[in-house]
Amino acid sequence: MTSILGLLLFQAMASYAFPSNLETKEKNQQLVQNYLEKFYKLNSFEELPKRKSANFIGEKIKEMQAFFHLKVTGKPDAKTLKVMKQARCGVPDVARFAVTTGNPKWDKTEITYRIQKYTTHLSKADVDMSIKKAFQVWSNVSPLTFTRVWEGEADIMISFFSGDHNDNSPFYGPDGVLAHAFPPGKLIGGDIHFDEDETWTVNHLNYNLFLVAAHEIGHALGLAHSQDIGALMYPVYSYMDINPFKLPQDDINGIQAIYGPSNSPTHPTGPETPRQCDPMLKFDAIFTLRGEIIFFKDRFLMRKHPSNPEVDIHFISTLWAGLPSGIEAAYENSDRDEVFVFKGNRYWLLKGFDVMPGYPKEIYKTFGFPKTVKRIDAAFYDEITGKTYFFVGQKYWRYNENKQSMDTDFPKQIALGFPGIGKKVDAVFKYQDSVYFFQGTRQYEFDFDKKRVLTLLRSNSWFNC
Ligand code: E1S
Ligand code: ZN
Ligand code: ZN
Repeated sequence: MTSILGLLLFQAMASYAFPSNLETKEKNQQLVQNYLEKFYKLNSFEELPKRKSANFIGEKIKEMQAFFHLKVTGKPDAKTLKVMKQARCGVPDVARFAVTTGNPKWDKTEITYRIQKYTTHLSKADVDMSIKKAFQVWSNVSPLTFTRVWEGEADIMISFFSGDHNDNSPFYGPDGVLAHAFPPGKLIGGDIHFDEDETWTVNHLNYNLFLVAAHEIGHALGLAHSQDIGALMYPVYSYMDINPFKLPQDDINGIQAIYGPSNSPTHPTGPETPRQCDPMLKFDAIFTLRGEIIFFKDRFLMRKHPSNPEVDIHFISTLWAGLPSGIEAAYENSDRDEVFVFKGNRYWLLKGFDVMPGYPKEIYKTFGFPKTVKRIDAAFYDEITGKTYFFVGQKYWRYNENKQSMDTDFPKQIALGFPGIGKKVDAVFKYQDSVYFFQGTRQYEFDFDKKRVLTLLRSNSWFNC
């Protein structure tokens, strides 16, 4: 154990009256050390600069406590040790917020802001509204309140500047740096500067002022960048739904780790980024793509190559611009190198990472579904027979890809064609000689020739957990 870390950890433990026996204390110290190293990058190179903070271990413990919804004490108390002792999947909690080094925070909950200098790209009303909504994102989930003032020195002074603006952090024209914010503190502390050379918008076009403002306000409140790709505090700009905007859970965990929970009686929660080793993981749609397996879930996809133990996570919209979130079914026709993805009564055709023009189209004409079919739960293609199976509720349909028509005598009961599967399925794909059916957190490996279930697995069995 690095001596400095050992010492810091010992201090963190010693300041807490648990446990009394020295041997247990040493064991627990090792447990906390190992746990934080493994899951919270305690010793990692990139975190080195932060270690000069005397209570670095305490901060790491706080992160872990916030993540597990424990009381955030920064001390290895009994409940914290209990969670650390639980068997864990060997993958770090990638859903990870971070607080600014040195833990600067506002030592009051009533915070003021002032819009000092406007942009020429938007009306004042659009700027006012975007900024107001961005503050609401954080006041909704914390004890903080934000009051606008029109004169004098506010805690958070907001301006649009171009190029050098005398704070040693010049902007460099369009793209790159969009904005910056100073951590909580006096004078320039808490202030937010937007790059006047960006085109600011109130829609999906680059760059949405509300989203960038909400991110910068996070910094102005003491949050640093998160490693959670789905978080607002992720370092890279992406567009996400703003009508309504739902603050991701990782950001809620972050702000509450600093300021505590909101005073509102309803405990607001937010969307969570799927974690590959979450035993409760469920999927919307799964398909193969040129030898890889793609798992769709909300606005995310997880990508697994059978020969590579790593699982990549991306936004669906990053790989296929124009595809919506919440895809319900998908299949690959490997003979034609085509992928069909379905949501509601519409579908898109993909070729590799291109969405073909002219889509989405309705499922009725192409596939011959009756209008009573409003959505498809799951689909797979069998390259041996050239047939695609569609699952809708308790029934399934069979489509002849060569004749481009639905086979007669369908739909049939899933329970008859696929004994052991019976119920509605979330997702399905064919891989080698088996068909894998997903229902909630369960997965059934089904032998397509023998028409029987071979094994019952967890839904995330493909992810080496
Ligand atoms: C992007 N980053 C930006 O301008 C550093 N490139 C200052 C900073 O050096 O605030 O990070 C740079 C700012 C930004 C990043 C992410 C704005 C979003 C995350 C998730 S939007 C839905 C969203 C985001 C917005 C400076
Ligand atoms: Zn600046
Ligand atoms: Zn940032």
